[in-house]
Amino acid sequence: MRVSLRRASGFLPLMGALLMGSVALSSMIAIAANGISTTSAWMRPAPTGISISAAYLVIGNDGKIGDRLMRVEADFAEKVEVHSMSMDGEVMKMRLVTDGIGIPAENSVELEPGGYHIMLMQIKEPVLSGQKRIIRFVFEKAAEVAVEFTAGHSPAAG
Ligand SMILES: [Cu+2]
Repeated sequence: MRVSLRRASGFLPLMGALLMGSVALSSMIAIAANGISTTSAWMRPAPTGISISAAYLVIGNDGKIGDRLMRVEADFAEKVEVHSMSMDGEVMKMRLVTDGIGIPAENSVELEPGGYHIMLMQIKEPVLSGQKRIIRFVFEKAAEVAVEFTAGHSPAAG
């Protein structure tokens, strides 16, 4: 009897905390959805005969909770993947990122040459320098963000 009373008294406050937690969490998700920002979006041109390109940008999160880039979509390419690059001995290797990219709260993640990038394959029409293309980023919490990319060189490189 003493045990069941203890369990009951321990259980109810826990339920209360869980309910309060879920309310707080859902209002925080709305903040995170507004917290995602994208800057410095650019992609490599894909002139006639080249059907592959890479796109780069900086994803910022001003929100109080972390988010995650889940997948990327584009109408102008048949296949769009998130890749990472790393050194395997002396060889630079490209890997498919299958579990997305975490975007920590009040922080930012750079997709840049030599690191994370958006790999665009089987591009349907040439993408010439100066032209713009839309790539859609699907986040775990912020849902979908459409970003305009300009074909050319890295804005950081000038
Ligand atoms: Cu790649």
